[in-house]
Amino acid sequence: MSSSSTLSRPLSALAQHVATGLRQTPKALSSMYFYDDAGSRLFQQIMALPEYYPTRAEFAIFEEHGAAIAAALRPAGNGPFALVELGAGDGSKTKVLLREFLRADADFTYAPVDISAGAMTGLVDGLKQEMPGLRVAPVVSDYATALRQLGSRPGSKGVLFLGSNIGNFAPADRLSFLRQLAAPLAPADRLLIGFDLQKDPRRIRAAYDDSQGVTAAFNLNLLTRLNRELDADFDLASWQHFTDYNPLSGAVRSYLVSTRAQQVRIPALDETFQFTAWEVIHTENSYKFTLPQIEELAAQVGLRVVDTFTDADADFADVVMAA
Ligand code: AVI
Repeated sequence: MSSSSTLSRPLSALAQHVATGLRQTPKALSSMYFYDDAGSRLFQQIMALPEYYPTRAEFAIFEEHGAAIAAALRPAGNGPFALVELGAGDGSKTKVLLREFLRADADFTYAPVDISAGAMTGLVDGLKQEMPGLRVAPVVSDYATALRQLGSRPGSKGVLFLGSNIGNFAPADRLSFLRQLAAPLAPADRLLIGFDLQKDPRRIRAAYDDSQGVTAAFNLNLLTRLNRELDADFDLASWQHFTDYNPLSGAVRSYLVSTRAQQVRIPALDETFQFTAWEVIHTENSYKFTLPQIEELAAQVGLRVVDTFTDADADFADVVMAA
């Protein structure tokens, strides 16, 4: 093994992340890297799976309470504002809100932010066709860059962070992310966060281990990405998707499991990694919340809950917060 400083080219963010993640015990990679174009497409398929209830539940909330959510989200004062959406994806739920704002003749610009250029192109093209009057200012970036830009964005804003993306942060990262999100909010601004709620543990587990194997393909695609972008030689036939829900912590944890002792060469790092049989790489957290936990979380980052919207089965909550 040679250290990264002996490599001639500077390491990409992905390469640096993989070097750190696979050198540690237990090995871990961030779910942030799931979303290359293939991963984003697989996630679209996940959202349509019978077992994956969060998307349908949040959609039902928007369909039922769209006008009330738009009213709660519109920055106080009813002047012009930017509607910034972190992790916009295909924007299908947001379109319900956009239509409500257009119907209410609101003076706003929709600023979707997503890490996937492919997902963003699809979203913007679709919006141009479906809502020709809509002003759209798309941003392709990760959350860190988006948060910095949010801080320097002038004027009133409504910020959307939907789809239980908040659940993908480990607790300490969740707090620091929310603090950064809360910091640039003026008292008139509003923040809407989608939280997946705690429920029958079996339903939650099934949502992350679907019968068609789409979630498995989504997780394994991370290795395909490392093979393509870092020239790694992961043998996909020797890895399995495994997931597990702990109702005490509220965490779904997903792993890639090495089904045999093996070594993986990553030329971009000039390094070979050893895996014992059944060793895992932790790849994702998907936390589930209770309504009291959400109140407490808001208070911890200096926000207050203004309104809470849930679906009829209380599977999911969309919570409007303000500074
Ligand atoms: C994007 N995020 C909220 C999804 C979730 O539910 O944690 C990603 C996902 N991973 C597996 N299935 C869906």
